[in-house]
Amino acid sequence: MSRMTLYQTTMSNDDHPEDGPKDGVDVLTRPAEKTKKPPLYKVLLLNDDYTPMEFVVHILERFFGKNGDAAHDIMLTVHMKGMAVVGVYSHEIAETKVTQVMDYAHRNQHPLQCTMEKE
Ligand code: TYC
Repeated sequence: MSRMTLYQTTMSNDDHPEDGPKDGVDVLTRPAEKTKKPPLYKVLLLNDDYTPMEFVVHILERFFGKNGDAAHDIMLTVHMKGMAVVGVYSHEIAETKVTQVMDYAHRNQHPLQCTMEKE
């Protein structure tokens, strides 16, 4: 007669430990899968008094994949409210976006500020 194999994880509840091992049953235990989602980060664009509006629209198109209308709306939100979330990414991608925007603004001599924070 073939033996039965019971598969369980380390997280399984043993309802009847007092019964002892079952006859004719092999128990294989593996670690339960850990499915922790990686944290996400908001990339924020900050308002200032000097960066031209057209430059901010260009940044939003070039680095955040916004179309012209969306870029213009987001730029106006930043202008009026002081800041806006312009994208949500993994830590590495968010860091890259911030660096790209800060470098590009600096190279063009604009004081535009871009930062990130955990969601
Ligand atoms: N306030 C700027 C101006 O009046 C425009 C601006 C918008 C600057 C968004 C930065 O992130 C910004 N020229």
